[in-house]
Amino acid sequence: MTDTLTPTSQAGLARLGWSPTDEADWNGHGAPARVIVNHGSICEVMLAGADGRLVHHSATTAPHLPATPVAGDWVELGADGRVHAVAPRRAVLTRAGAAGSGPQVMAANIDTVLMVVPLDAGLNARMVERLSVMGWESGAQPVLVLSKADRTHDEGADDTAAAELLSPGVPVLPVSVLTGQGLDTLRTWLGPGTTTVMLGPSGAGKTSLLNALEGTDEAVTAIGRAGGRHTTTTRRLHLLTSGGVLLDIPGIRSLEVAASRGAVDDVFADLAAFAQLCQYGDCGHDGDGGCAVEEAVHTGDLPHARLVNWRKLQGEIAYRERREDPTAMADIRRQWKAVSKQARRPRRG
Ligand SMILES: Nc1nc2c(ncn2[C@@H]2O[C@H](COP(=O)(O)OP(=O)(O)OP(=O)(O)O)[C@@H](O)[C@H]2O)c(=O)[nH]1
Ligand SMILES: [Mg+2]
Ligand SMILES: [Zn+2]
Repeated sequence: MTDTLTPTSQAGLARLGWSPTDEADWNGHGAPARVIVNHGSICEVMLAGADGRLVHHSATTAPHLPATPVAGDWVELGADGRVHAVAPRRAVLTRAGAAGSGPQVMAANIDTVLMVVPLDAGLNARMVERLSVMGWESGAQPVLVLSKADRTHDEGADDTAAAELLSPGVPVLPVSVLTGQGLDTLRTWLGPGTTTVMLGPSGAGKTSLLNALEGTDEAVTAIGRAGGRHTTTTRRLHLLTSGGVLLDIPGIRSLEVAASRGAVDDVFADLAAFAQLCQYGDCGHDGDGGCAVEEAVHTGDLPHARLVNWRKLQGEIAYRERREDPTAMADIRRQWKAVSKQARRPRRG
């Protein structure tokens, strides 16, 4: 941390979500700026001026940056006004990238991930599980927000109880922007020096939550297309009156889950507890002898859907590991070629 930062600019930095961890990690020479939104060639950043006022700046990025700046990044501007360094990131929200490109960072330096799951069409267990895996994977605190609770008969009470079983150890909060339910509790998560990102499918009500929290007016309705709804297309950081900052990002598709086995075990803690009792340490819970997980499904102690969904996630992780490991992929291609050659070989007789 440089001593050129005055106490007032420290207060300004706090408005941008500057936390003690960021301060400890910062070894830039100038003042840190925070990326509000990255438009591709132009990065909108905010700086805390010496008088404590926040200054908007549109910056291009210097060539050969090791990482593309994303919303939430702390960056350093050069004398030319360009972004010339990106600070190392603490917790990051990622999703599966295109083949061969590894995970893609959607938000950097976050403290809390709000997984926003709507209740208007009933609680979607698979969605809760998959978003929770992404939440745990980020390294930030995951919180499950059940939106549109006004569309249930009991303010989302039953769904809250069900969600607590689907995502053990994660706080669950039913909310509604129509009735205001849960918004005050939500604000307590969004205090000064915190950065929060909202993660959920398109239409879950993320931007509506931002508007309800702030009394702001980010477009969520009426542009005449796509059923009259305005869908968020950029990842943008918003400064909240509660003191924290909130990142609104476009809806995520379930296939974009990027996760490790550790994060899956966090979400499937009930299954993982039974797995401890399997006869073999590397039990696949798939017809193996002495499997305590399958036994628990038979006795009804573990819902069958949990095992099914766990298997699906494991399968996806294994697929991604192969895809991202070039030698494994080369082996698969070689095998594949051999198989297809055989198939093409003309039959005798
Ligand atoms: N009944 C009810 N409807 C809501 C609530 N919150 C949001 N909606 C409606 O849900 C629709 C989608 O809301 P958005 O806030 O745009 O959803 P989003 O998650 O930001 O969607 P993307 O930007 O596409 O990711 C809008 O028509 C909102 O009016 C709620 O608490 N109750
Ligand atoms: Mg939105
Ligand atoms: Zn087993």
